[in-house]
Amino acid sequence: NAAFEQAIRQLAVPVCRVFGSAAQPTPARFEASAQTLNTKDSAQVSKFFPNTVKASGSKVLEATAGAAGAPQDQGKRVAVLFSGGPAAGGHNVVCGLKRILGAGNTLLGVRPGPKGLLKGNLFEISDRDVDAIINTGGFDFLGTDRTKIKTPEQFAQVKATCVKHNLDAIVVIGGDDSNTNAAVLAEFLYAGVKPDGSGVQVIGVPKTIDGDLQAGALLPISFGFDTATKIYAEMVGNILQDTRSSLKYWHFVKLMGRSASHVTLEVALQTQPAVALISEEIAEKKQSLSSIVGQIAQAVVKRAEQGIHHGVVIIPEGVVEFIPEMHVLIAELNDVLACHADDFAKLDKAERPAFIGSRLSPDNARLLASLPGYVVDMLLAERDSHGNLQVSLIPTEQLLIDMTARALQEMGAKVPFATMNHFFGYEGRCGAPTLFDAAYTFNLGLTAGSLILDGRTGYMATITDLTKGGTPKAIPLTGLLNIERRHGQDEFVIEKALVRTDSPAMRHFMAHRTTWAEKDLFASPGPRQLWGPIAMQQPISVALNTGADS
Ligand code: FBP
Repeated sequence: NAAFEQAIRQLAVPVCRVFGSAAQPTPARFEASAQTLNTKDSAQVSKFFPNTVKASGSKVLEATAGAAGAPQDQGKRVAVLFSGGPAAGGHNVVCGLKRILGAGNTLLGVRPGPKGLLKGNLFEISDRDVDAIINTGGFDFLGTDRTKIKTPEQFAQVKATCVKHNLDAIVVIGGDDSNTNAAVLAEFLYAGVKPDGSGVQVIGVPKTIDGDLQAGALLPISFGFDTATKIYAEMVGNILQDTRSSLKYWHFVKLMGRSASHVTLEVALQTQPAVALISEEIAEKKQSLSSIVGQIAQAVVKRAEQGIHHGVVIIPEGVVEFIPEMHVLIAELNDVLACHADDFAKLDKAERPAFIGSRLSPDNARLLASLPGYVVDMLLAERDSHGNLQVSLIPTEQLLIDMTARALQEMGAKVPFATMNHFFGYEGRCGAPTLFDAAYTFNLGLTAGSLILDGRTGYMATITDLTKGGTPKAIPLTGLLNIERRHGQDEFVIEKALVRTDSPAMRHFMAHRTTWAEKDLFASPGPRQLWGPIAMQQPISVALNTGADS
């Protein structure tokens, strides 16, 4: 809709005080704070990332106001790329970068994602481009992909791109895996890239609708989460309103969010459905698949006793990986699939379950054989290039419907159980950003650009206290790295932040969910607002967890 896009391009986006005026922001400078950032694997990290660890001293940086027109703010060539799944606000990061780099520097777009960096597919971004994409959703301006840069040939290709385009810096806009890429690149490109022996700076920007890239108060949420959860909450709210209108269906809705349940928890807080599964709680309580199904069946029976034959169950996309017996199965599958990759690839689809089953431990083989074909196929499907199971392809919502119907039968419960299944995922990633995400991302762009002009490398830009004026900071990427098992081997990765079951948001949810299950007390929050008094409202879970006003 051209009218809508024209209107959102005019949307006034607030900037953090340290940048001065919104129309002509001034690059900030950075100084080390007293706060250091480390993980359990810091000793190993220092060994493999000696340059960036030494340069940052693992210290968080804080922004201070800079002087307009400083001479060091000229002549840099900066490349920017999207990496991983799209998230609303990505275009505004590019716009913020372009604004802060100004006419004295060159901003180049990389198409598409890390793959584009390997191929050296770069073009200059103009002021006209920025005017066209400001406040619009999607990553379509540059495109994105999930290539992990790991082989010596790939590193050599990146170096060649840096030399060919005479780059001074690269900005990687991505999630946990993409910022791991950024940390690795920052170390690799630290020095000796250009003919004069200098290096190329690398700065990460925290993106993902999953909300699982967090660093406590330093990074309460990644961009894209607010827009995605408001879109899903609108849709779930509409369905809830329909259930009480038509009085006949149970809707099972799987919500995107690869691993953590932040999206589901936020949508539950906004809409108050009959049942919301939280994967982290399931793992903590060591709940089996059959006990989860039993819990849903009980809710169906309880509501039926009051004459309510409808309801909504929301399910986090990644729940299968958190159910203890499934977790053990998937871990063994990952190793077996990595170990027999060549033989497995040569087999017919129909032969694959038996081939893998015969190489699993007896318990896991039995569990795999007990699952419906449509789930087995997806458990055996190819992992992404970061070694992740593609959970968005597993029809968990259908599995739970089938198992709940069977459980009700086995319980002898004579209750109506007409069902519908949904998956809300891709529709939440590319909508026009909420004002919260639009402001967050524009300021992240200003922060990333300022870090480059201040000569920094190996940091992730972040903004704290966004709804109170905003404080830009920089997190040393190496301070987030842990060792995890991927593709059957140990690798450095940024750990996904999971829902903490003792967090204020989770405690609020737990205190209310029984009432939501037994009575029809849903909420329908309606469409996200870009103008007006609630436009800047942050996610309920983030507000509860940070103790801020929403
Ligand atoms: P990122 O972590 O890269 O932002 O991706 C998020 C996500 O949307 C997940 O929620 C989902 O599991 C996955 O991407 C889907 O991936 P794909 O776009 O490759 O199907």
